[in-house]
Amino acid sequence: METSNDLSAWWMPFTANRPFKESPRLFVSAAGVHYRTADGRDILDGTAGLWCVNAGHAQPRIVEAICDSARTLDFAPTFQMGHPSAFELAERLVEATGRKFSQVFYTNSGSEAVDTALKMALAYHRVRGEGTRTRLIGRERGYHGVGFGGISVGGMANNRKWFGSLLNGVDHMPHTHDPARAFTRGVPLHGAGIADELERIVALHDASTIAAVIVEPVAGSTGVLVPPAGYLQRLRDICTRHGILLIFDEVISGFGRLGTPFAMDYFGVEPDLMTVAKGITNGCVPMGAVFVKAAVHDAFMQGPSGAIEFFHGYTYSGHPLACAAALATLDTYDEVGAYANAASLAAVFEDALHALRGRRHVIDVRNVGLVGGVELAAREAQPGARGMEAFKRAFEHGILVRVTGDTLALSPPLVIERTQIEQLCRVLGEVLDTIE
Ligand code: PXG
Ligand code: PLP
Repeated sequence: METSNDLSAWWMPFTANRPFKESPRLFVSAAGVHYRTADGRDILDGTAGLWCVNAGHAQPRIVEAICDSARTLDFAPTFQMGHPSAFELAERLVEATGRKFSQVFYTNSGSEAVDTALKMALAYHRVRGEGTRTRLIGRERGYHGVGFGGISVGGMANNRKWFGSLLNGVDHMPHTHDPARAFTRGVPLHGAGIADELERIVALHDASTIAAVIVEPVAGSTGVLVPPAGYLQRLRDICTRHGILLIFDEVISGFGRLGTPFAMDYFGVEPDLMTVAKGITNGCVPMGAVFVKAAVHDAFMQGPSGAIEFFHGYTYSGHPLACAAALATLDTYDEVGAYANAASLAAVFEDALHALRGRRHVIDVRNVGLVGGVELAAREAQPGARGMEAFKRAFEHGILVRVTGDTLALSPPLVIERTQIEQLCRVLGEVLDTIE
């Protein structure tokens, strides 16, 4: 298909490039909870960018911090060198978890954070003399980014099937979604028993072969699947019993999305490793991180003191601009009361979303904190087509939602106001009436 010359050179990610370039959707600026399009329209940001701009756009403190850092220290190597803001940020981040973790390892994205955590888990067992623990367990419908590690433990078929045989020795637990629970408000009360499938997988492979289990506390990319009450605790218990590391991938759920600092706080379950990205810098500079429990970190610190303890890192691990942005982001979250706002608006959000029950095409609504999924019935033999049309129509009507298959996902900036939440859901309902 012909595409216009000036748009053709960029091969866009996770995009149907040909139709996009026929009819592009372009943002040129953003402030607060709105984007401005190239043709001068304001779009209400129902997705915090791509689940990352938790404090809203163009927060002055963050903008200033990035500019200052670029002027003062544009880049500093972090292999056998350091710079103060990377240490200061690590301390602040550890503090933000209530010291449940003791160290932070920096990456530049969620995908890199996931691959880093998986490598840490493998190496952790090996340094402790349990090198037979090489298996990694993920979950159906899981999304852990697009590195080879992440797609191997991930469970979204389209993200895997094109790319060969992937990592060896990976197995998957079943996902937690049950259509019989459609329109559950918040956390489903029943269904925790599905966690016992992990026990079956452990029995099959033997615990001595398993390094780690990785899950998103709330599955985001696959269409917002909220875990049943007690499910995560059961995973925790099974992992503890068998010496398996539990990794929570909090790339979406971290930094206030559920109204608590992290999903682990919301559910009251502590993993051994936790991956984050996105909201760590309010989306302003690419950054990810892995939080590590002291026991895991300390296991690495046993060899000769001149030896590198973990053969891993990225050129841009702890980049000064990202550290500056993250420090200013933590300050901003405090200053504007972002997490508290999310917590206090969660019920409003739930009501507004569930008011879509009974609207055309809607077969399920799921929500927790300030994240929601509205699932539409798929068109016969055209999965995803109705969802995509709804997404495009919503954009024409001035709201940005995210589409995954036939589920529309909403994850507005945590600083959104009640009336804006109501507007988002009202317009979405009107849009659904206009599509076949
Ligand atoms: N883990 C989880 C749980 C994620 O949600 C990643 C890892 C990877 O992060 P990076 O920074 O490498 O993209 C993610 C990212 C969507 C969507 O709307 C979700 C993500 C990214 C882009 C789009 O479904 N999640
Ligand atoms: N490829 C080559 C040839 C490199 O030299 C490097 C880093 O030095 C990489 C890939 C990895 O890049 P990054 O550290 O930005 O992930």
